[in-house]
Amino acid sequence: MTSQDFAPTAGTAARLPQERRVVTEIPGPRSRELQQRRIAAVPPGVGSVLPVYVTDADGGVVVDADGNSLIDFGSGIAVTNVGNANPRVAERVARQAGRFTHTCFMVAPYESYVAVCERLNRLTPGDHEKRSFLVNSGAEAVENAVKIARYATGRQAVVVFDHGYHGRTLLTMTLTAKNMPYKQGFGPYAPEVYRMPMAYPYRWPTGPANCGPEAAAQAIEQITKQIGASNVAAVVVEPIQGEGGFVEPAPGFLPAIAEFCRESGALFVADEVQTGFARTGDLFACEHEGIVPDIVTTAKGIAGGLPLAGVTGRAEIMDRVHGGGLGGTYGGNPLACEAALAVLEEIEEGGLVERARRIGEIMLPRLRELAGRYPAIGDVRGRGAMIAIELVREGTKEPDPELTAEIARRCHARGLLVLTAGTYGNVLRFLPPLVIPERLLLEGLDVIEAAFAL
Ligand code: PLZ
Repeated sequence: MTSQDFAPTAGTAARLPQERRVVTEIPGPRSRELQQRRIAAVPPGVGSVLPVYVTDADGGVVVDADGNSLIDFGSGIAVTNVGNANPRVAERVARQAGRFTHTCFMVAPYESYVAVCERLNRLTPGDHEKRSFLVNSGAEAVENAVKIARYATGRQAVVVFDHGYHGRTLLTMTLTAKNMPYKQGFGPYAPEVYRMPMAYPYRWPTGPANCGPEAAAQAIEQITKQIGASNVAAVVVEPIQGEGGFVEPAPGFLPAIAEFCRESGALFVADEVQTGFARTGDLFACEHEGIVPDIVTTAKGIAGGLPLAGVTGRAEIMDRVHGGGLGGTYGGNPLACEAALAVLEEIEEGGLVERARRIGEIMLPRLRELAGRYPAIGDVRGRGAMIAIELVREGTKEPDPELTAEIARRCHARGLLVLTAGTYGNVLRFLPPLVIPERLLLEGLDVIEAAFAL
């Protein structure tokens, strides 16, 4: 290891060689065989970005059934922030699995659940008194946040934004903006959901400088005129939009929306499912503009890949719901709670917030330089280790989803796992594990550059 490398747990070396190694076509013969079995067993509604079948993963690499070692710029969609199979996570989960795997917290509780909630209460933005409870997925967390907001306010309307993504359950699919593939044919949708304009700097008609205040003013006017401020239970927003294409709201937008919520008695719900746990170079993305949400939803990065999600909110809001009104069989499963405790230690001891910032400092200038040479790159954006480029037809802002898919394919073929995103399918997004060795991060950027040069 060089001094630029990062060990997932202080003092441990990576278990797998941290290298890009392409030994077959991607996907290779073994993966293609498995894909045939899958097609006969799994409905096509469940997709896979890249059907290489994974046999091992560690640090910044994913190894497939054909022996290819891919650089991971996806982290399982912002989940394995501390690295895949992080040794501390693996060890704590294994130890717990040898003791008890489940009691159901609603039947007979255990300490690790409480410890995770204590940490969420301490670490999420704001130093007010908080309560947390645990569920299984991001969608379940958002859905519960809305239930609690409606209960606490006695109001029904929920405000969301263009390009937003909040999940695939009936309510959260309704909150999600994009029709294909998330909503098409799955209606009718849940009632009392209202969508407002988003401060999307690159696409704001009067330019990025005006975007924050103008978008906030438009959203607030529409809320006031169309719904009535006093009917709004919650405004649900991602502090950087994930599936929507890493849209970083223009400065001033989130503070203005939060202020509107304070004045009107609506609850500000920050969906930090994709942005949380050091991903953006802050522990939570809301910290960037000093936003203190009433409720925060977390998932993904919280437990290194074990299914866990959290709902954290002001004590006076959370404590309103009657006894037994919240829960679920697996919520806060003991294996997932142990994983979360390990993840939080890794973030702190490994300096992963700073590490995410450093990743952004390396990626952004390289990609901006690339954008200078390739006019198809219309925008370079993001914070920390949540970085994206938006691809357009030359000389216009017209989205180019075909080129985006082609660049992603070229990266995949060369052993770099990248993801796409965006309402128009024209965003390449990069979410490396925060523990990726710097050398591998640079090599990944070389692969992206080569994909454009072809
Ligand atoms: N809120 C902000 O990013 C999940 C979705 C992948 P779940 N994003 C990845 C897919 O195509 O299903 C997400 C998110 C934000 C909520 C969710 C939902 O989290 O754990 O997937 O339910």
